[in-house]
Amino acid sequence: MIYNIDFETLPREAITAIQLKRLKATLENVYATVPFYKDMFRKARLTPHDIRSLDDLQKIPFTTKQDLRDNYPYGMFAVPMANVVRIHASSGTTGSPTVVGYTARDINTWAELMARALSAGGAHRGDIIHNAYGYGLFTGGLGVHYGAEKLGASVIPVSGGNTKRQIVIMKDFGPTILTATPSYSLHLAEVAKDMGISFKDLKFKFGIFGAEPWSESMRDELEETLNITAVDIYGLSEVMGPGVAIECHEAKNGLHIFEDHFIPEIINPETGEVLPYGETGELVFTSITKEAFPIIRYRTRDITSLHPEPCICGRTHIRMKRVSGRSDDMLIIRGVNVFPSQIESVLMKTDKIEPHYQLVVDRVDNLDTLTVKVEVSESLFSDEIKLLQTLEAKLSSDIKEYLGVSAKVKLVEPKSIARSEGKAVRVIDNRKI
Ligand code: DLL
Repeated sequence: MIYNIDFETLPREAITAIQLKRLKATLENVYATVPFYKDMFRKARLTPHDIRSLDDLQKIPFTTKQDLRDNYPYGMFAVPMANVVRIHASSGTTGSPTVVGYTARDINTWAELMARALSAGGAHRGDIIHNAYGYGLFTGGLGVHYGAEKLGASVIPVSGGNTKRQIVIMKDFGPTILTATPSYSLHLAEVAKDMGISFKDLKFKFGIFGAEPWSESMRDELEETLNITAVDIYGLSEVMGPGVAIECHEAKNGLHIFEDHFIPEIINPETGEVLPYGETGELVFTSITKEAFPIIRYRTRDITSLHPEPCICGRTHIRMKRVSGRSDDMLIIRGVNVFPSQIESVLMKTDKIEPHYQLVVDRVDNLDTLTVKVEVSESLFSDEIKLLQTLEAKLSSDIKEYLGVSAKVKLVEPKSIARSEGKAVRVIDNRKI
């Protein structure tokens, strides 16, 4: 079901016209209210009036995570605190977190976009949504929550953690939609199995998974294990939170970006040059309706491509490909670039192993080494050591063949890799210590 048929199916010319009008208003606003942006325009010898077409957007410099850190905590806000009704922050593994704010209208917009997203992902009024995204400063929990209520679904605000209790709730309350990170969803399935509960006996129909990179093979695994249709949802705190883009369950082929609220671009991360549709690079966003925390040409570090072709679901908004990783998560192992999600794809082609893995990078005698730790099934682990060694050698040669990188594969005991309740930790890079 298309939640907002008027805006989600607009012809291209109408989308462009709305974008330009809203962009101009946003630029004038940030120029007048946020010293950082005024400065940025001045340094580029521009004023908002110089931006007359969408192509002119390219004249404006980028905003980076470092800029947000430099203005920590409230320096990028475009309204007085008296108008800010909510604050979120992204955890950030290094440095200070990024703080974002919302006015009452921003919260409404976000709820509308999340209602659209849930709807695209298969949810309806009357569905029961088991929302296992974390509630708190992280935008996942509350973002989904408000959207679910707006849609008219019943939301169970269970948050992350307390996994056994979650399984009991799933059994007793009969939720039909699961919203969680893909890695936590697999953990839920594992704990359910230990408790003697099969997802096949639960009522779930759709799973709406995001907040971390995952692969097509992981989709197959999730659909099979949880007995659902799995769709990918994308977003980031700096731009809004979840609900910036989502796959429709009809096509499951790329995520529609809500273009009446955000303008996406793809750039070459090295040169900053804007790339044409279809080419892979770094995703950049400009928000065009936000009040408290507007963001102009923000470099997300997420790697993807944009595709304008029409979609079978009827939505006309452009699609972005599944994010393969963040440019800062990309590992360079002896000169070869590799993303954790690419390793995941290779591992998941073999059925005897479990979808729990971790990459350990080290430097030995000035040479980078990559060890892929991956769990095997209970039955295999108790098998002969010889079999395990053969499988390790096979996986290692598959990784070399598909990705061109040498990796040592180490099969480990079931459940020996730490489970996360939110975003999974896939890489341990000892070179940085
Ligand atoms: O993760 C918002 C969110 C919550 C999205 C729930 C989807 C579901 P942050 O904590 O600010 O916000 O992290 C944003 O997470 O730049 C990507 O690197 C990554 N990310 C988010 N969704 C996806 C996805 C939330 N579907 C950062 N695929 C982003 C791959 C994703 N990476």
